[in-house]
Amino acid sequence: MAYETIIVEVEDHVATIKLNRPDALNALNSHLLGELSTALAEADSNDKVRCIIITGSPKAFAAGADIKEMSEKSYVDMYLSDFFGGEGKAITSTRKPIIAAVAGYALGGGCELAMMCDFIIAADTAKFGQPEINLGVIAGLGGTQRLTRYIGKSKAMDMNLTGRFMDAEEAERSGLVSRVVPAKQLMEEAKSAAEKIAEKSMISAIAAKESVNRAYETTLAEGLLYERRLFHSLFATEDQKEGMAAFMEKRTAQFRDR
Ligand code: CO8
Repeated sequence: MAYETIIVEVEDHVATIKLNRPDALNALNSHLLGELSTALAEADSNDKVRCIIITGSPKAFAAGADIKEMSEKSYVDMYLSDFFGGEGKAITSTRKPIIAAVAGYALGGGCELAMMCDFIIAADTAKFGQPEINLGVIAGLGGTQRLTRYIGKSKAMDMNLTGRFMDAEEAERSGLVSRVVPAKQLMEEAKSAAEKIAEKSMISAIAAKESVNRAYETTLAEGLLYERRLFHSLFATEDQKEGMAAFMEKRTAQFRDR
């Protein structure tokens, strides 16, 4: 499918979705988020795709929701359209693993989009922030909720109240990103991580994603039970037999998603 605000490439079982509004530092408008939702649904249902990367440009992953699109909207416009509510659900309901490869600005909705992915690999140029307070509003796609769970109350308050940016090194130290690499190596690192994930059984990759996400939705006891039941259920798969046999036979497992 031809898109106007994103570029999608599928190679080696990895779908790379590049946000592509260079003149607006990839600001997220309804059109872009609609296309991103469609592309994610397509990747999710494409048997060739086993992992997804969302990335931007060297200057900006995304500098936030599009302020020009939002500025004249009324409360009624925002509420009745549930502004970006549907798009947020579309992103987080993607079942296949998604890596955010972030260089440059990841601000406001851009930081929130990165946090909706399963993990973030950052270039050393990355800058994260929730500067919505400077616009007379607050974060609306997880910047007060997911960010608080990821980096804790004190830093989340600091980011949301002062609107300051966090560099890649602080983001890694705070647990917001999983790894930081030199900017030139960002896509190589993200693709290598995605290809590693693509080698696994898709059943266990999706189960692992579901189970980690459960940690944010439930109590520890319920989460542990959910994890244990999923673990038990994987013994109904051929991939479990193959994975364990391959270990004992000292060879690489050939998973078939069965
Ligand atoms: N929206 C629209 N256009 C933008 C945005 C944006 N968020 N960010 C940058 N642009 C545009 C600029 O207007 C400019 O366009 P033009 O040349 O036509 O004027 C172009 O991108 C380049 O930007 P700058 O000239 O400003 O570039 P600089 O390098 O000088 O500065 C910054 C880069 C620091 C990133 C600066 O552009 C900036 O501060 N941007 C805004 C950051 C921001 O406030 N983000 C939060 C937006 S609000 C939000 O994300 C809410 C999310 C929740 C919504 C969901 C609701 C449920």
